[in-house]
Amino acid sequence: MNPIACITGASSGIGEACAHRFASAKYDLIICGRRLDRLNVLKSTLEEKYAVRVLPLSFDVQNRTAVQDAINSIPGDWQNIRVLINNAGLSLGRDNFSTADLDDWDTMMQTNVNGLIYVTKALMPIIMANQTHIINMGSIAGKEVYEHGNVYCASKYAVDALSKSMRIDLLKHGIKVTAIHPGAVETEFSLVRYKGDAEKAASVYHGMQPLTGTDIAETIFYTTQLPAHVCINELTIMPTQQASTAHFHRT
Ligand code: NDP
Ligand code: 8X3
Repeated sequence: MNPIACITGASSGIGEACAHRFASAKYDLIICGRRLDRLNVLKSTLEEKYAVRVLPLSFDVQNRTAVQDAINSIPGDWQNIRVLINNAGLSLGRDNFSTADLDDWDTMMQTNVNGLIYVTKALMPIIMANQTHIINMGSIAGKEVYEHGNVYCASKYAVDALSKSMRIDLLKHGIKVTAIHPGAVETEFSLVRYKGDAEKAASVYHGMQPLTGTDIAETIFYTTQLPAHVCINELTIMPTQQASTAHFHRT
């Protein structure tokens, strides 16, 4: 039986790239997201390309009941989850604290923090049974704050804290927890952040070579292939042309 990787936010960007990377190594996949149409297309692609089993699960990580129902629906022969990639997340807006939209802030906290907690808690019996390696998607925004980063940064600082805390609490169960903290990765992230403004989204990566979802997927995959006694607790990764949230060398 193939090991299984469960990936949230698999309908796009980093999560989709992770799905390809793990499928290429003969993992079966549970791919999660809200856009079922995209998940179904990805399922067909992965099954055809890599000859692995793929189970799409469509739910909103913000909805605690929906998360629990989705996890409860995982069939008996899909319980061998060896890797959980808590990747679903987003940023909405990049606004001054005084003017930013409270609904945007609620959505970010609800998705990036509560969503991660809900999914992990719902999977806890499976995680305990399999010693599932938990990968949490943080950000360099969870390592240093930047102007107008306010609540997005707070949500990723929370992911950093949760990752460290999970590592301590799950230590005696032999469960690895790894937090990945990327800098600029060109995905749909900026399009979502700037609410469909493609020009503004493209300007984030202007004059530089950003990371790709595949770069992050390769890194995540590497952290899951180490010997049982080795755990990478956290890893920060940026484009060569980026040194911090504020320092870019654009050409
Ligand atoms: P994308 O926008 O390309 O992908 C985000 C994914 O999250 C989508 O699959 C989306 O699926 C899913 N998602 C968002 N909200 C929800 C929700 N409420 N319920 C379920 N799924 C949800 O962006 P990235 O791939 O770049 O982002 C992935 C993660 O990486 C995020 O946590 C982000 O914060 C983090 N990150 C990104 C960086 C970057 O520069 N791109 C840098 C550092 C961290 P759907 O819409 O179908 O639900
Ligand atoms: C995404 C990276 O610097 O835009 O998490 O916040 S940043």
